[in-house]
Amino acid sequence: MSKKDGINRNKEHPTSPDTASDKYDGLSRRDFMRIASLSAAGVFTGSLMSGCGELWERQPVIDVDSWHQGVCRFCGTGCGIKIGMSDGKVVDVKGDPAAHNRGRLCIKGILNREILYVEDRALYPMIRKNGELERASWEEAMELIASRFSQSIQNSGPDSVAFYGSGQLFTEESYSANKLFKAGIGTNNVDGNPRLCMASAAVGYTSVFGKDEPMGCYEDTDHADCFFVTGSNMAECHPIVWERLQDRKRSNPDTFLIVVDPRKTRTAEHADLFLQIKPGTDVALYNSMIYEFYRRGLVDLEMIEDYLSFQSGSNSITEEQFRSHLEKYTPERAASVCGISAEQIREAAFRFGNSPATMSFWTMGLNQQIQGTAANRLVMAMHLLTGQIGRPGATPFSLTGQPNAGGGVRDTGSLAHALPNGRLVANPKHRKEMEELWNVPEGTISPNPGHHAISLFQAMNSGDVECALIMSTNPIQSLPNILPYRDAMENAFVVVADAFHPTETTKYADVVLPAAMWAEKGGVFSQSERRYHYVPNLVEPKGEARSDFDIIIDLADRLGHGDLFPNRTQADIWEEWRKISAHSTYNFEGITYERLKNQPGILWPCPDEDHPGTCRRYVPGEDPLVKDEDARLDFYGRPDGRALIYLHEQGEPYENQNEKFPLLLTTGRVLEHWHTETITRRVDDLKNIKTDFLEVHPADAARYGLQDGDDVRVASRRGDAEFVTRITDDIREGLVFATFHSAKHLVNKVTSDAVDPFSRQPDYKRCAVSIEKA
Ligand SMILES: Nc1nc2c(c(=O)[nH]1)N[C@H]1C(S)=C(S)[C@@H](COP(=O)(O)OP(=O)(O)OC[C@H]3O[C@@H](n4cnc5c(=O)[nH]c(N)nc54)[C@H](O)[C@@H]3O)O[C@H]1N2
Ligand SMILES: Nc1nc2c(c(=O)[nH]1)N[C@H]1C(S)=C(S)[C@@H](COP(=O)(O)OP(=O)(O)OC[C@H]3O[C@@H](n4cnc5c(=O)[nH]c(N)nc54)[C@H](O)[C@@H]3O)O[C@H]1N2
Ligand code: SF4
Ligand SMILES: [Mo]
Repeated sequence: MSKKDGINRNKEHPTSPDTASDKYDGLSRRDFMRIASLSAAGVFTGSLMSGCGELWERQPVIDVDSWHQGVCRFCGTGCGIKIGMSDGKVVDVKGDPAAHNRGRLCIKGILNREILYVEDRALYPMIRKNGELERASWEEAMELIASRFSQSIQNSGPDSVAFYGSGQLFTEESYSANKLFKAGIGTNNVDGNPRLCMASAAVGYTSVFGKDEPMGCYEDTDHADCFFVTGSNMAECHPIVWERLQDRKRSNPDTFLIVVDPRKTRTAEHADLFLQIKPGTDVALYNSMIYEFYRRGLVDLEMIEDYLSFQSGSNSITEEQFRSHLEKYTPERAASVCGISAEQIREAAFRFGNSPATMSFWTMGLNQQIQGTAANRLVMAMHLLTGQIGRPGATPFSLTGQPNAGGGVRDTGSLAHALPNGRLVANPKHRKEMEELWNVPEGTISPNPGHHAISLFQAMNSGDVECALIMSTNPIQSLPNILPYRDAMENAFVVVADAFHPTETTKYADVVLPAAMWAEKGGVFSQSERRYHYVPNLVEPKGEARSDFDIIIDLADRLGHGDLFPNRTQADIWEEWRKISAHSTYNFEGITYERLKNQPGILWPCPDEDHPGTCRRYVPGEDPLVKDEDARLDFYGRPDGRALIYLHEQGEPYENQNEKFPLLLTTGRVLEHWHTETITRRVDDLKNIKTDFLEVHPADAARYGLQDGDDVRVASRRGDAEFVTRITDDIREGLVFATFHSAKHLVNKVTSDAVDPFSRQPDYKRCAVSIEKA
């Protein structure tokens, strides 16, 4: 492949391949380069420990035949990309200047090209025979699956089978699987990895506003004067939204950044105010900030009077009752719970409430707690009570993790308790509506919510669920407390459709189906800001791989439910789905394939084909579904148009630290790797980026006789795993941190599967452990 000579060096952030750190040696020798550190006062330092994210650009490839509009395969930022093709191969990927990311990409975005050409793709179906996975034909594999599923359904009823999906499937795929299982087979056993990821945010939005999904958009970042970033390491996990936040800071130096995180992450390094709280104490912190809003007169009385109601559990309460509960959360008291100073809480509250426009961002640090729903509701409450909502730059914005957890799973209702567009399985009216829209007899949809992720794997273990289809997710690495779920894989008949083999999950499968991946198939993704956008099918699938959509339709036919899909293409499914959406406040009837193929995405609501899409929901003049044009806001998702403020008390940890397990473990991610690394570990340029470390505070290292680089065993009540010690004071004393990326160092043998009582999302962010030299 020929390359142009001149590299488009960013003058303000001069760099060259040889200034890149050792960590990126492989990369800098190749044909792309880091063009800028994302912040650090705008100066590129060449050090990855400078606290910056990075932007990347490839040296232009000159033999590109055609350019195609697409979307990055990785995170919920959902960057628009341009895909360069030559001779039927993807030869270049660059940021789309017309998309919200303004042409910028992080390292994973650039590598969308190489991920198509890495080793270890699953190439043909495999069936387990005498304990070993052996090559089989599609016909043999699909017949076996159909007969095992049919047998179970016949003998043990529809609830003996299940689908476990992913926020990385296309919308058409999740929608079809959901329809097959709920309207065809007649079971609500449909769940997926968004349960591990976005469930607390979804319950938060739904219970507060009546409808799921954030009301704001990325553009709000350009208007905010104060950012409240909590439980989110944006610089590594949503680097291009982070870059937009940094743009705002650069153009408006008074912009104030508050970061709440038990670790001093690359995000936290840039904070103007950093609250390094004890894990799991968010509820106390936010209650205390709300206490301060009242004390300092920062509450918005008009909002309270006209747009808010107060709630405790399922009971209405008065504002006075809510206020008196706050008395327990004076900054002094909250400070001792959270492990920070009262002065920090006061300042955070003042900055948040007093700024012209405050925007919050949060992700797994909130969602993955046993009080995840409570923490979500309280961040929303902070915006509602101070009126920091519904204006440019003033919005509570939950960042979505995966590229299609929002549109694909939350909005299609591909979860065990849900039906499309915010409907609920348990609601007879909602079932009837969906039965009519799906054109199936009344009573088809089961009134019983299915198994959520954790309970599904428990049911596979106990034998209640006999057959499962797992698609585009690797649960035997990503579920918490995985050891018992390995047994679940042995006990049930499990089909795994994955683009790669082996993975921790395919290893235990009865049937492995080779899946086509990104750009080997096309479809619709939706990212954090309700933007639907389209990924084109540009290359042939590897080997005998088929798209997940084709697999679902084939299974539907073989189970006798082919008539649910009278037209067989994804385009037909999209048509069906956008028309169904018109019967709801998630209306995107105006978003056609045609439009998506010609522009980098559209934000719903979008009721007709002339509508440009909606930046701010619930806002008169912006949201086409708002009825009262004279109102300040219209929370039309709620029957009385009033959003709910929930009372929540700070709870106790679900498991105690004691002499045997004196420390806390928290888990998360690094910039360069994606989840279980099935893709990123196979990319040459990322192979050497380490994810085998356990971060330990120097005081704890001294206490347990650990040196930097020592092998260390971390153990909980459930299991243990070995890592390499990395000593750092970026972490709170008493807390250790590992990523869940590495399949060699499975941290989820140690984590706990305790779940939030409302969202059923597990708490990956806090469990009691011991450490010792291994
Ligand atoms: N590079 C990269 N990017 C990704 C992904 C990836 O695998 N790699 N995955 C994508 C997906 S699916 C997701 S869900 C997102 C996740 O994105 P993030 O949520 O930003 O990532 P995490 O590292 O899981 O956790 C975020 C932060 O929460 C903090 N935290 C832990 N406990 C608490 C607490 O009790 N309170 C508060 N306030 N904070 C706490 C952690 O220290 C951590 O810094 O990233 C997406 N983007
Ligand atoms: N300890 C700990 N554990 C966690 C978390 C944490 O913070 N800490 N975070 C949780 C969160 S937020 C998430 S989202 C989950 C993610 O957990 P997983 O979803 O299990 O992680 P991935 O590695 O993204 O798995 C996707 C799988 O799909 C395959 N694949 C890729 N493309 C395709 C395709 O088009 N079709 C098919 N069929 N397969 C494909 C990949 O090879 C891979 O095996 O992890 C959760 N687990
Ligand atoms: S920020 Fe997310 S969507 Fe954008 S290039 Fe990076 S991984 Fe892809
Ligand atoms: Mo996630």
